[in-house]
Amino acid sequence: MSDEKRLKIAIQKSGRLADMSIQLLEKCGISLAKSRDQLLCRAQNFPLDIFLVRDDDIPAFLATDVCQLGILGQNGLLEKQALGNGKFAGLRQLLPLGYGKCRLSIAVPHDFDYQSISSLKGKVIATSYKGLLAQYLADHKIDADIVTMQGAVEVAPRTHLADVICDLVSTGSTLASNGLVEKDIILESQAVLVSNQIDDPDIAALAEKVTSRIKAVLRAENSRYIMLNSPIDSLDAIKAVLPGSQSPTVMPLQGRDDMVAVHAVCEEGVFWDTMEDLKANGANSILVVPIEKMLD
Ligand code: PRT
Ligand code: ZN
Repeated sequence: MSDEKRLKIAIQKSGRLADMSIQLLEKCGISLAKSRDQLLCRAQNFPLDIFLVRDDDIPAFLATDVCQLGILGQNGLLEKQALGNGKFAGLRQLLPLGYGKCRLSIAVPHDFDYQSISSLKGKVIATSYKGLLAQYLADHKIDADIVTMQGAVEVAPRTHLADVICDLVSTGSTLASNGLVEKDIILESQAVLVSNQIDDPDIAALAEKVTSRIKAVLRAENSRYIMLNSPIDSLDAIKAVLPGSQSPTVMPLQGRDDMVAVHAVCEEGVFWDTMEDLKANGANSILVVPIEKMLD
């Protein structure tokens, strides 16, 4: 048996973050052993073990050093930190990952007269996020009752369990179909890479390697390689329109002394509007392609 040191990461086994989290590791060149039914999955080509668990358990896996990295929603981490009496205080958010986006919001029935947060005084609020809600109410000096529910929070006003709710919202369709209106946003959330305090330098180096690969993947995903031909006279205008690009490469075009080829990495989305602006500034043969990998 090998005594090689292995980094351990906890990700959601099934649910909204599960597939994207596995895909992210795969994009980092980490290939996972077949079965996703088990708790533990060993990476084949990287000293990494993947724990497939419920998202709610990930902070505890980190706090007890069963795992050193984890991927979960900010909402889940911050809720544990709000409730955890310091137990989760040492966990650090390393990187937002750009998926699992949602917000934790106060929502009220259509006929509820909501003027401001003060309208919640003396009301009953149903939520699965007691810690974050209690903090928010305390910050705004609002005295209200909190009813904790594990699921189906959106039915609480209809069943007279509560006056209003505080729940996660992404598209808003759950609220709409339950006759509720979103009012205050308590937290904007997305999936994040979290770590504990890693003492072992070898494990810390592995965590750093995974983190920098994830950063590179996210950067490449958000970037595009753009190629176009530009009149020499409008080169400055064209460069100004290229979104988030550092110094573009400018090359001569064979047989043309009035035009050059411009190649650039744009670290922002390149939308139709941008392409139309480029064209309006004299560019032609505009080509935008995705970037697979990027390392400085
Ligand atoms: O089994 P396990 O405990 O691991 O999973 P879970 O059922 O607790 O969590 P899961 O998979 O539902 O969500 C995991 C994480 O995804 C959450 O902690 C959030 O960080 C993130 N996320 C993103 C969401 C949503 N969007 C979301 N819309 N989590 C839940 N919802 C629910 C919300 O609670 C409400 O019931 O979806 C409904 C609202 O959705 P819309 O689109 O109708 O607004
Ligand atoms: Zn959960």
